[in-house]
Amino acid sequence: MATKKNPNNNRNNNKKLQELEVNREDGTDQFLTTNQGLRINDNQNSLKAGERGATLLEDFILREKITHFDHERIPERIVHARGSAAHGVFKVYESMAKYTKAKFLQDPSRETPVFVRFSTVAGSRGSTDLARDVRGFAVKFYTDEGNYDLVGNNIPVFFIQDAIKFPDLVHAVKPEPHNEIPQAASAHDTFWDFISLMPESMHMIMWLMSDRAIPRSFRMMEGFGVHTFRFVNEAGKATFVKFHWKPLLGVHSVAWDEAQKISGKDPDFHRRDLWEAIENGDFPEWELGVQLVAEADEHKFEFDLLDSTKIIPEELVPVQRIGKLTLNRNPDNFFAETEQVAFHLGHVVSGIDFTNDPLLQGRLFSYTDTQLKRLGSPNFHEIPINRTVAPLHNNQRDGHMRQTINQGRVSYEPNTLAGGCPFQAAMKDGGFHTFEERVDAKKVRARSESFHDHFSQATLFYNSQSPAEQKHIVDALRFELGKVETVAVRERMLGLLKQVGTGLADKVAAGLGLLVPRKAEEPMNRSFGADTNPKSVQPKKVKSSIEKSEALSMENTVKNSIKTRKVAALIADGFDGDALDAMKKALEAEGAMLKTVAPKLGAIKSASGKEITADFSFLTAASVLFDAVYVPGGAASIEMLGGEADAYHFVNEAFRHCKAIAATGEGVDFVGDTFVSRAKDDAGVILGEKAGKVAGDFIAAIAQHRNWDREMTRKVPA
Ligand code: HDE
Repeated sequence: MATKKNPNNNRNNNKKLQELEVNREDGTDQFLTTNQGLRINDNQNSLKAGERGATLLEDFILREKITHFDHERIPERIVHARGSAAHGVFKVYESMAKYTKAKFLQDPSRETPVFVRFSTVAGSRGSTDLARDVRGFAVKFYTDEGNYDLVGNNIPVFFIQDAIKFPDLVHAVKPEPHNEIPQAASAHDTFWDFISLMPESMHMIMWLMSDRAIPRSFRMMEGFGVHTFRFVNEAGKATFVKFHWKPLLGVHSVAWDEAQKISGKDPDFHRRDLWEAIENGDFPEWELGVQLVAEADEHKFEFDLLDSTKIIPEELVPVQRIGKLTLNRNPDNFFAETEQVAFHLGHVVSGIDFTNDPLLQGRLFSYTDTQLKRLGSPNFHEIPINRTVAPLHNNQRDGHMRQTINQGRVSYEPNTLAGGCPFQAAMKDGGFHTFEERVDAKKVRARSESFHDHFSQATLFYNSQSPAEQKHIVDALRFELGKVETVAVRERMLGLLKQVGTGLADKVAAGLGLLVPRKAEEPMNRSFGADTNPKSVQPKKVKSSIEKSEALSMENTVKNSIKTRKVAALIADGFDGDALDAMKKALEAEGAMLKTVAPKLGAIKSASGKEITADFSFLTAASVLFDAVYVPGGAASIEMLGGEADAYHFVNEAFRHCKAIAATGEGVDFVGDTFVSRAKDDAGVILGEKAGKVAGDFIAAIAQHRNWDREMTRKVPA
């Protein structure tokens, strides 16, 4: 789709941008050259022994071009291969100096440049955006004290408690190794075989089977640092911290049937959505939230703060919003920036420190290791997108593709020949000083008993969902387990779901045509070494201190805006131009977009003879790519749409996916011939004579995102 160039999307004057500028290349008005700067005279023909003769080895221009091409690809990320990114800025609201000495969290006037990459986890680089999957939410802050990476996800917990299980998890979810099927999907035997033996994953599975795993947009996702980290202040005092990103547009998702269809109609749906929003000047925004827990309160919860399969419910520790992230510029080059950006949990600044979470600890190793493989050199920090804006001086030297030209003869420390430079930084000068956590322990391969509850928060999550959200979880499990061929795996999963309780297993079992096992398989928990008797360490359900958490349901999210929502207007020659204009004006006044969809592209004439150009035809658009549908009147237009199967399908499908639908004038008759006629009392169906009159109700209905209750009561084939 064409996008209007955003006038505000210019390069603001920050250090990171100036740095990237040095490496920007633009061929406008320039000669074509080789990599050595030699001007090329003929880029159409290779050098041959005669016009019909063999190509000569001498052709260094051909060889240079083909060799470079042969080496264009680098290994994709082993997980999170499919991603999209944008530049932006972060500003703290007020100083957090009480908790952290990190300077970028202290000065509200300081704008810190950021680069944010969103991703799916399981699929390859070219896979669909709409997979049922966790989304990565990785933020690189280019602070004046060095780069800080907050490498999080859109789900606040993880599948496993210990990093040593990560390769198993990823092998299980990736396409099966014998036939490389299925791509970007967890609905297959190896994934569920593994999960059915890992009760610790049950909380994460609840989130993954919920609509959180099929977001409407990257711009409408929460983000979470997942692990508990530490803030450390100037006095050396630490406070536990969990990080959150709260999207100002709210948290919204699509329907699973819709997600599958979008995967065919526009597999780049999320990438395109992010790109277009930024090009249009609709800059995505999130607030940074923190949950702070005093060191003294470490053991006051019924779960362990070091266990990444647990959240701290917001009812127990509220999320304080401390700053804002705004994405305001698209990358210039996907490979140079989005593909080459290298995140690492270990990229921290003074004032932010780790905990002993065993998942976090393993990640501290993995990220640099993977960059060495993927980017091919220990100098990956010199790639423009990875460069710090803080001064960088050390005695590391050489290596593949070294760019820095270090001066002088000294590359060691201590030295006198360079006057002792570069020298260590005292703490007062920002030198990083690891938090001095007391350690007095035996070396063991073991898991703390405080990690043994695997079900309480899974139950809390399920109980906190609205009836429609619970139905989606049941349907997702029926879908995923229905694709599993090994019946024993399905049954083991039912045994685990039974322990989540609340009748969930019965509902899933009914869809699978199975019975819930009366007793969960005995040595269910395999997360112990060979010499441990699993019966003595069975997962225990702990009593949650709360029954429900409002923050866990998307039903309670922000629903007061239709900003950036896309509305389709179905028109044909003879449409009611005044109605279309009035609806467009009303929607645009609220920050939404109205796009016309017609039987053909090109000029479409209104009833009064005014021509407009259709944005899409029924072949190039589909209801799944829009948030809502409007059918204006105009007798001739409605008659023509009446002959279009695609027009009926458009409305029926939007209805099936619980979207807001409006019709005016003769458009009401058209809608009356669709399944919408079964639901005239539906809150999301707005019918009336005049566009100006119905616009207000239509806008209110779109702001609700979806009328999910519709699918509880209406059965619509679409
Ligand atoms: Fe990652 N993860 N991860 N991960 N992760 C990678 O690093 C790893 C985990 C996350 O946009 C890899 O550069 C281990 C949790 C994001 O470039 C790799 C473990 C969370 C991204 C890696 C985890 C994440 C990655 C692959 C278990 C949420 C994409 C490519 C101990 C808090 C970053 C790369 C981007 C990427 C390892 C678990 C988030 C292999 C070993 C938990 C958002 O290093």
